[in-house]
Amino acid sequence: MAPKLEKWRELAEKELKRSPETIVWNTPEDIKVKPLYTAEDLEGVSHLESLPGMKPFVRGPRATMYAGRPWTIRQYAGFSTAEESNAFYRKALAAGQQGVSVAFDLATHRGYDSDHPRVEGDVGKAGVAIDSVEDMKILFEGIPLEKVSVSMTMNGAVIPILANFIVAGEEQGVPRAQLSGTIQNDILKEFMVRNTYIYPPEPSMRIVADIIEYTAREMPKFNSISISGYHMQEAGATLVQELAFTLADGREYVRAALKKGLNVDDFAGRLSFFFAIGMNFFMEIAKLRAARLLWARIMEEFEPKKASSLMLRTHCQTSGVSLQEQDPYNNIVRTAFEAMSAALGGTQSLHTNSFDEAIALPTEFSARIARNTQLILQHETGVTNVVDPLAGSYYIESLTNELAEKAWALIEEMESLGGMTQAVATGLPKRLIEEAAIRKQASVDRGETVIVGVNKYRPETEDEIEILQIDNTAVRLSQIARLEKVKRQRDPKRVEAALAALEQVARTGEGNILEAAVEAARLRATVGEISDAMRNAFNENVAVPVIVEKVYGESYENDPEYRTVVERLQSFSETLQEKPRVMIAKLGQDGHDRGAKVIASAFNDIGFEVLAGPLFQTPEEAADMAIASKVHVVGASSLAAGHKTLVPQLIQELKKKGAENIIVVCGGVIPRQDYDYLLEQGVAAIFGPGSNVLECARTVLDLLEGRRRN
Ligand code: SCD
Repeated sequence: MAPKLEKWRELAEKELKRSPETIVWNTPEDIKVKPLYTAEDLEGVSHLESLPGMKPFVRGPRATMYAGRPWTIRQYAGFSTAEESNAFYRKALAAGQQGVSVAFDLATHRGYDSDHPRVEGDVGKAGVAIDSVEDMKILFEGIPLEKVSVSMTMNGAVIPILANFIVAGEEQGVPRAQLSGTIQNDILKEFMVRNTYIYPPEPSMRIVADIIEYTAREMPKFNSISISGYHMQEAGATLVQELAFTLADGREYVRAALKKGLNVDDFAGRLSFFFAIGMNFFMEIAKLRAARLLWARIMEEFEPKKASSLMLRTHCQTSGVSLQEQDPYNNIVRTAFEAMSAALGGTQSLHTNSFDEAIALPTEFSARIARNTQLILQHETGVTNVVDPLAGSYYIESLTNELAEKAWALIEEMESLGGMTQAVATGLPKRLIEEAAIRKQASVDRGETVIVGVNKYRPETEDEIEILQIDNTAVRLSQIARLEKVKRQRDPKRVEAALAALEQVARTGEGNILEAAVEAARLRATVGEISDAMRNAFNENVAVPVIVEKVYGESYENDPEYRTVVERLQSFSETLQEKPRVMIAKLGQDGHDRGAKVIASAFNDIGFEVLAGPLFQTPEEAADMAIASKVHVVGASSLAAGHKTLVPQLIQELKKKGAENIIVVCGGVIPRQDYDYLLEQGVAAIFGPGSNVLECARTVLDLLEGRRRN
């Protein structure tokens, strides 16, 4: 006879000397993870009998999964010029990488050519600079586009980039019908978290739909979209939020395409997804399984005829935020566990992060280890031999079910707001993610969430690691030279006419925007010009930053250390006769604002008066705002490698305007190698990744008190 659960409870209680209920782990998703799962937990769970390759696809979109074909090793990379990125891709493909994935620089993301004055600090930094078809052709030189599938992470300037890619293929002798790959083209999550949008939500949704329409008609092997939760988790979302908002976004894109008059079966099979894989090992596996289950449920509503229209196929990337600056080789271990989790969850394609990515762009050495992590997984661990090997595990199946239920409730909540476009407009999903991010930070700061080498087991000394530095000025100058050449050699009248035609299509809503942009790109209209033609028709999106209040403070309720800082600040404010004002500035085209938002919220709760600067400020604009608002401190947040150009410029601007008394500190992804340079330029303190926010507040207070004494 099977042993009784009651008996186990008795034994457990004896071992623990307390009730087993006391060791239940309440996850950020509000899932209560128990120490033991049994068949009892699976009663009434309906997906258990399903098989891979069949609806609802919980066990995987293909019948044989990796036993038939392993996932694609697709490392996301790009930096500096098209020549350098091309050389990097070719080497990576020769060393075992199976698909290309292009990272563009932020200037390109936001639809600016490299000669635009707003992007001086961004060109070639966190990705490759692409201004025209000429750059795109160089990027793929010697890479056969009829064979190698190419993923392009582009959302804001998605029209000119995809148009350039199509023309580059054409000129390489590969017709667009043969091009395979994926364009990210997921604008809703940009409004929620990643912020590389250009136009307001409505025309942005039209762009998405036009791309789905064009690719469905002209590019049968191309995935028209990569509906992404990755950036939500990076911004602090719980796994339930990531799951729910991503799938709700997907539903919205399907509706937008249907509104264009498309047949669901003509495009649904080419919708793809993208999730983050963090350190919650089992929950991430369950998340991918739940995602497939729920997507099939959502797609049933649209009554497709083909089973492949219900199938969720996804790319995954190991978590960037789980990487730490301290004790960085630990990141190799973290990434390996996350990669294993992605494989057990059944991803179709995977990027593994390099261990130095919390600090800088990957070097050749770190990129090799990241790639090899996947090769070892595929060739040495046996993980590819069996389809969905954890199916039937009480814990995994129970988690799959619980995540699905919780995510479904949140999807329905978004639906009740009128769908995801409406929900995004209310700001609710963004706020929920920000609140989750702040809670997570507070939990790390308080040591409740352990990060080895950061808030526990921190080594006494740390070796500096070699990092990749990009000479941003040299890249900019070479891009400007090529832009000038392109403009000299083209037919200006024809370019002008093509841009006018594009603007007309955008303005009237008649015709396909991508189709018009392909014409313009063929004639060598640049990324900036094509984006401007659309700016004329659509205007730009302007977001107003909102500071979430009380969440950080509440996490610290009754904490004596926290109270000490709050009281110290109160007494300083009394001497100052006002609260010290801190402006959190985001300079350049870097839209990664999780850190900035968390700091703004925490500082506000601690008692500073916090001013959140808008995204995409130039150093001059930030200086003007700081002076006009009479702030005492500017905290510049940088995650996209622009700090060495932009922060010194900010200090110069403040000096030029007689405001050298304003203290400048900076934080984000800043390599230690750059600290001396920044300090010499006048930065008063630097807060790298893994900084404890309460510590940061203390340091800022020290600086303010010091400044007042002198
Ligand atoms: C697969 N195939 C099989 C099979 N498994 N055939 C037989 N037996 C099996 N077991 C077939 C497929 O049907 C397909 O053919 C082909 O093999 C390729 O398989 P796939 O599963 O489609 O794999 P892939 O081509 O790699 O496509 C994977 C996705 C795609 C569908 C997920 O959208 C993709 O590559 N996405 C990558 C996105 C990306 O790289 N994003 C980076 C984001 P057919 O096609 O003929 O059916 C980076 C980012 O944003 C970073 C953060 C930031 O910048 O902020």
